[in-house]
Amino acid sequence: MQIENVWAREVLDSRGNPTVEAEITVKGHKIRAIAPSGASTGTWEALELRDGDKSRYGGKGVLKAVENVRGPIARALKGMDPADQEAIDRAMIELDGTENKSSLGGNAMVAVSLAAVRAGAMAEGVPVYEHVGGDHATMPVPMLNIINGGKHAGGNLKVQECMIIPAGAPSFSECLRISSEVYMSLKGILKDRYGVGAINIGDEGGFAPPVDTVDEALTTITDAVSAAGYVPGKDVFLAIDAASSEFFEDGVYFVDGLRLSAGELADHYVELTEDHPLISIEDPFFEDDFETTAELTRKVGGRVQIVGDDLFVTNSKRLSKGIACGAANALLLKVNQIGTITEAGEAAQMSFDSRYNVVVSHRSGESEDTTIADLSVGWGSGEIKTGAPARGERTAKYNRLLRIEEELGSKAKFPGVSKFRI
Ligand code: 2PG
Ligand code: MG
Repeated sequence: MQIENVWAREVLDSRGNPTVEAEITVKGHKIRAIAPSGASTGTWEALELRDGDKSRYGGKGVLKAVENVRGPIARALKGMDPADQEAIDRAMIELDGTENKSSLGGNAMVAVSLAAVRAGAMAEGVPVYEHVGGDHATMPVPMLNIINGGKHAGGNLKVQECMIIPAGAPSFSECLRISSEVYMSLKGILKDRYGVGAINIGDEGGFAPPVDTVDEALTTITDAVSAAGYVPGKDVFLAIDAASSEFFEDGVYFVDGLRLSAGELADHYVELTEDHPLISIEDPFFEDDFETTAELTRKVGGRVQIVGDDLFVTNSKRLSKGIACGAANALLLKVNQIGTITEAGEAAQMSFDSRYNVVVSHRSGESEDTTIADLSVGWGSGEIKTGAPARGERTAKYNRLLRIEEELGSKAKFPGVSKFRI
């Protein structure tokens, strides 16, 4: 089997910004994938190539990246075996030749890498999760972002994501049902307490109410969990993504109406874990602060998952630095942060080898593409974060997981609470 053609076009993401769709032709079938795009991006991520031509999309066009797929990438990949993901990714990495994918563009490369894994699966006649993982298939526990703050919403809440983890449920599909019920319960509570404007939503489908602190957000979510008939801390747990680089300025964290040093912020997090069933904290400190992240991990890592997103940017070099000093105990895995599935897979493997958890993740700018759902199952990450149980670009992934669970039937493994340190 051979790659017959590689093509690309500019399409829109869930925020309405242009992004790259890649299309790989195998046996006359056109297989597509779309590059996602972040808002709170890490400094060390693969470069997202944008045209900068203000006359189109305010400079955000991706025609250069599209041309890189149609030209050099297509020439390099035509004739290759679509099932050999590593060879395809390595060919692009070599062609690009830069540390941060700035020559071809991380957005061009990730769209092709994702399309290739889909084409490879099609060529082998198996689902994508089986193509990447053989028979390791494990359904992930979802982390659902139901209150949006930070760069993903327009309110005062500085912490970017307040999530529920319905890990007490016996299966993925039950997690999703519970999450939808809690989401609706939260909607009612927000409307009652803050008025109808509070149910407007942010980039990832969660509500963007006028709450000022993460404590207030988590309390409201806990009330919603109870009102929906579930037990906080038994059926449903909480998680946050602080995305703290976004509220860090000249050595100070401006969050929850406070002005905190790194040490004081660490104490603030510890308090939150004592007051709420909070079992996972992502990017608690500025993206280059491995030391305080390690300190917090030493303090609460025995009972709380500490996730590195902007800290690691799915990059094995940064991850190995974190592992060496004990910073965090989980990797947030975003294929577009590093640019290819092969490199993201290496970071996942390094995490597993060091007993770090792996959370496969969407971006705040998403699309109808569902490839990450298959990657989370195939790689057996055990966790996925892909927004609220609402909005098409988010439910596309959750609905794909429902189909996979049905397909796996009794073979569907599900880790539930065992994935967490509780
Ligand atoms: C994050 C992500 C996804 P963004 O910080 O974890 O939720 O946001 O894609 O904006 O970086
Ligand atoms: Mg994050």
